[in-house]
Amino acid sequence: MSATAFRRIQDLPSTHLLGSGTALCAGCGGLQALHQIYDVLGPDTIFVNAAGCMTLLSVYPFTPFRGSWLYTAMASAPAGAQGVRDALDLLEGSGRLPAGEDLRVAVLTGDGAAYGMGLSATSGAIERGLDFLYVCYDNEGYGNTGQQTSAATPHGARTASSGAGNPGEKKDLFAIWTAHRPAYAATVIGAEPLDLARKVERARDARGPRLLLALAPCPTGWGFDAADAVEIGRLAVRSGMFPLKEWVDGRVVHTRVPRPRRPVEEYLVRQERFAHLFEPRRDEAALAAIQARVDAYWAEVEA
Ligand SMILES: Cc1ncc(C[n+]2csc(CCOP(=O)(O)OP(=O)(O)O)c2C)c(N)n1
Ligand code: SF4
Ligand SMILES: [Mg+2]
Repeated sequence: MSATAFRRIQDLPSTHLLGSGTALCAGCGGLQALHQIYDVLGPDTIFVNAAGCMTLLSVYPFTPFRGSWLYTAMASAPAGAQGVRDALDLLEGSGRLPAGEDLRVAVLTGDGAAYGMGLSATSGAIERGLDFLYVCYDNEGYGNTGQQTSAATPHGARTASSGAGNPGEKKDLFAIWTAHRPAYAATVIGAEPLDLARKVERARDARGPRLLLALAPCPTGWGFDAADAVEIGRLAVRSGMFPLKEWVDGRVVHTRVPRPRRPVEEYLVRQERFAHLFEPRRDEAALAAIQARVDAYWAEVEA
């Protein structure tokens, strides 16, 4: 889409997020999730956006957002959110914000920032009880710079910096968040819009630190046809690779338990980043190990 397809903010009609961005890819699962999340949150949301693919949505003086948006360095979005929240509280306290103006602050970040560079600032913000939403679109790599390995890259996935497949394991950001006992935390995906909308409503209406962790199928970085983005997202859930869950009143509740669970192979085989597990010959050991990890997770959930 060309920049001329964007409109100046004062000309925007009533939908919250317009267009698909000047530089975002067709079929972007991160954008799909953000569209849906923003539709529930609405324009009273101020986004503090860590550097990544979604920062390309706003190219001055054009923006698809109806509300305010602030760009920060990768590690600094939670610190930026603290500054914005403090400023809003001061303005409210001194009567300089119109009565009834209830602006909420939301970090918008990729996994590279969320699982790695920004983790310490995030931990501090949760610890201080900062009243903010934290939206992470997880495309399992540094997408904006060509899909290098991040701490969210799954085991075995090939990236621009792990040509033989990532030898490490995906970090469990949901568990790290819940260890801080936040006000709310949930995993979501654009391919399951009703589950997503209900969780965003809960997150919107709570106060304190709240996480929305969205798996973001990424046609460009994962290697699949843009038209298959929703199907890949559904397979992530139905194979059990991406559990949909939330943290409510101090315990984890799974909001979709895939029964019967599809073999993880059905999810993996559709993506170029896992092609080396199937060609030139099947890597039975690696495939069995991935399946075993998913089985062990669900065995514990269903025990
Ligand atoms: C400290 C620092 N190192 C490197 C970069 C270059 N950089 C910009 S975006 C990006 C990738 C961020 O990855 P992620 O947070 O997962 O977001 P995505 O690009 O996948 O949307 C990188 C490495 C940067 N902006 N700041
Ligand atoms: S690289 Fe992936 S996450 Fe980034 S805009 Fe393209 S599809 Fe979306
Ligand atoms: Mg990423």
